[in-house]
Amino acid sequence: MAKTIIISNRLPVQLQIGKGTINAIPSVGGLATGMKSVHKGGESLWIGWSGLTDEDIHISLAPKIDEALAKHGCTAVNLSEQEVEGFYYGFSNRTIWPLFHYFMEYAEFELDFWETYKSVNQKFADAIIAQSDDDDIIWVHDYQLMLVPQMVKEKKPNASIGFFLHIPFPSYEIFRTLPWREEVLKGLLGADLIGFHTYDYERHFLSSVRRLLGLEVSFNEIYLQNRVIKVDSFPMGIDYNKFSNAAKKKMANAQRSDLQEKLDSHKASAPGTKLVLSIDRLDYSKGIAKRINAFEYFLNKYPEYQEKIRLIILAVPSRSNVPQYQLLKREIDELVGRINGELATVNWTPIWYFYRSLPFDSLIDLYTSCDIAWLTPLRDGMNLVAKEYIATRTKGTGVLILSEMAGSAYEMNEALLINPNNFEEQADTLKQAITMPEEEQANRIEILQKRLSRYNVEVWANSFMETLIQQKEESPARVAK
Ligand code: ADQ
Repeated sequence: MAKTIIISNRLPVQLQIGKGTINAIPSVGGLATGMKSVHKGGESLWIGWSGLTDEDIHISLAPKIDEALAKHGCTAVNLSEQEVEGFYYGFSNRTIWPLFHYFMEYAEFELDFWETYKSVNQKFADAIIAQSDDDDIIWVHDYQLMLVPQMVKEKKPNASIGFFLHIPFPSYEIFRTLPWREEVLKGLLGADLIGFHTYDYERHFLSSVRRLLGLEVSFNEIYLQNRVIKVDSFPMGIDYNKFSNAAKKKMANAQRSDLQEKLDSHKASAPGTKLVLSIDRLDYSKGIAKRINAFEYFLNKYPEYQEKIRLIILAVPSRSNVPQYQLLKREIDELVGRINGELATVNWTPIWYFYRSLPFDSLIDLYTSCDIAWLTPLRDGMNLVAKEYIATRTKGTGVLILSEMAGSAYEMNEALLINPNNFEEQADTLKQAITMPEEEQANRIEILQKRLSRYNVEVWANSFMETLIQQKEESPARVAK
């Protein structure tokens, strides 16, 4: 029977190495949760990097690691420190990530990075080829593995290969600046189905295929020799019930956590006081520094809200050995320090800034306690935080201010959509959010909740898989055995 193979840069488990023991703990991240319905015990295999380099793993531990991973249906691709440097921190995060998020000035076109990216993609492809049968269904995830589909297709022409990109696909004018643009496109075209979060990313991709490779493209199909490749948008959802139920449980619990107490006491400090929340990985694409500047602009434009509003910034450490991320961290530290220094009073600190990852429970405390979520990415493939905030608003109140540049904005028209570069508009929108009548909040939230609960992450994963299987059945290019 054909099985399903999932491939992503990181496995959906984290290894914990103790004295003589090794445990694989399931991750709670969006992808791991999202793929639950596809990655079921015994019927599927997940291939990825464990997060440990060859240098971290003593040779005697390797069999135990394999055993711990196998219990979760996982197989590791082992990488050396040098490979992680060039493939992950290099080409993936210093070339593709900035370029695909329209930060052209940050994109580094280093031949060494590219060579390592190619050889590591080959390693992933070889692991798939070794583990797969001719008729398997293979789902490759994200920008770290864009060459894998073609590498696998060459050796397993009958396998059904899907690829999903979790970040934006940029416009042709941006993409064409990449020195290895044709190779990347050809790598992706090894897939039978290529999925994006939005219709716009899909159109950008098709435009690059047509203009750079000169291939025949009709609506959402690409014709390559005797193959038909389907391209479509699949907006990723969240595990809606997990967030909604956690919030309901919180509401039903009379005992307040320390964090909740702290948030409550701020709200009790003056009537009408509001808490504004932002949660992101610390990444330049998320527009954190601009958001802080816009907040200062708001406090100066509407000084009557000073002492009556607090911005809570939760920034999760990310890619901290890439120079741009270190610079951004310093910029945010300084901005928060300056604004708090200039505007704080004995009773009030305008910005609370946390640079850490919080447990799920605290995340729910923040989502449920904050009156407004303010998410201002300059570019974001989707942005799941926006969806999570809505799912936790079980009382039906709360306002989401969301950047138009996030993929999720396409599905969340009832949020207050803003251009993150326009401070004037953001200041006015923040005021609109603060003064929005509860009835209007409830109307907007209700529509959003209905939509998000219907198009949850399981629906996303299943609809991608169904389209891939259908594509396989309809494809004219089955290679004779
Ligand atoms: P990310 O850039 O990581 O994902 P996002 O979609 O917002 O961005 O997902 C972040 C996830 O991390 C959320 O599920 C959130 O709950 C969690 N998280 C955030 N802060 C946390 C904290 N402090 N502690 C614990 N968990 C925290 C990439 C793309 C996005 C795309 C996703 C999925 O960049 O555009 O939406 O993949 O495709």
